[in-house]
Amino acid sequence: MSKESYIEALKGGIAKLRAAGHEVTLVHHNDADGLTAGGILETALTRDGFKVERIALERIHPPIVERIHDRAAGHPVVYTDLAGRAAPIICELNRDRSFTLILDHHPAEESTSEEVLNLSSERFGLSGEDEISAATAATIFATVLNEKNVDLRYLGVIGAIGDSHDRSGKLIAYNREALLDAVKRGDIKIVSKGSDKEEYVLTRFGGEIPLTPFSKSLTILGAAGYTVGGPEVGIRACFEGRSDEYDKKLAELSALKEERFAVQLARLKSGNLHVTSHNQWFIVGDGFSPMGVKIIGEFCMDIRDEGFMDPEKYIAGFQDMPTEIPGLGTFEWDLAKVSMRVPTPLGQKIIDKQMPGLDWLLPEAALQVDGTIDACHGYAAAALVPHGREEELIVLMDELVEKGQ
Ligand SMILES: [Mn+2]
Repeated sequence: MSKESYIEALKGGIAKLRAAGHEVTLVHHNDADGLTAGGILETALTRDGFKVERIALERIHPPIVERIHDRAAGHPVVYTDLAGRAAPIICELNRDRSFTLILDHHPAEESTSEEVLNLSSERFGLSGEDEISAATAATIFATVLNEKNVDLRYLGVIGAIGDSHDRSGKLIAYNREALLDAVKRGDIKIVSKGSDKEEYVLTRFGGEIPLTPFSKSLTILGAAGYTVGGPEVGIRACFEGRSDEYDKKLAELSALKEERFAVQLARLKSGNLHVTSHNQWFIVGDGFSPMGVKIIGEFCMDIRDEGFMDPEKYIAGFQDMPTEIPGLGTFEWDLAKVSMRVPTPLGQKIIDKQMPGLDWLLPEAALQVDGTIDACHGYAAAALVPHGREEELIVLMDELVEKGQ
């Protein structure tokens, strides 16, 4: 598998998309990589004559997928920066109604339907860990669609930095190809910081915008600002640069986050942190509303090494999953998002295999309380669980840790 076979597959996908209709529902993730990927595809498809309806999503969840495909009413659906792993569920809920193209960069499952084409880069050996962001993948799709879309390559770089693909010091592989195209066009400047380290500056909008903080700001807009128009402000900033609207929204969200985090921190310190044999957990309910449910993970990360936390116990935070999804309306569910993190000393024990990782612990327990699993790593994991079963989940995890050792 290679880039050549990836491009051949993209060509096939484009031919099918063009044959399937000229109205497209475009579904994308709400972090920096997802917003840029969404913006790239919206622009490229619109330039190609498609009428695009764009929907930002925090996560794939079956009732959401079902509504997207009900509303699409037979016209094509494109997913980017999510859905690769959910391909079988999408096939099931699509019921062969819409041609569906998945342009993801996460580990993926095979499609089980001819109407769903899963072109996740991982299936072609292009690593979504550090070689290709969803946004870089979207720029490749866009240039295969029409080479004039090469002007969108800088957005691939913004997405790659948003997903920390420069963690080795600089961008590599397909992200680097996008970077070099953007440099050639004068959209980005590389600042060398020694032989192995680079920083990037966005020069496209006149002046110089340091790229890393800009990318991180897009994730704040898209995630913290998910229900208050943040994704739209973020995508506009990607195409027009910083503006009063961008500065104002960002300041507003940063202040909101700081204030809400302080309130919850005080609550935890005054007895609202429950401690069991292997877990320490808490419920914020709607205490972070109107911020998106990604925020609970950030909060757990923020507090993991605080003095009042037990350095040897897993951390679980529960936040209400809102029933209103922007652009899709209201849903009937009664769910809590659970995010888990670990204090640094426990993290080391997980690396040393003295304690089980969250990638085993949370899915094992969450499935027993009828939960659905999000992305799970050894040191960070998330799931959705029915309201009222939070404590049961914790008890199950305590038992699993006992048995697992
Ligand atoms: Mn991504």
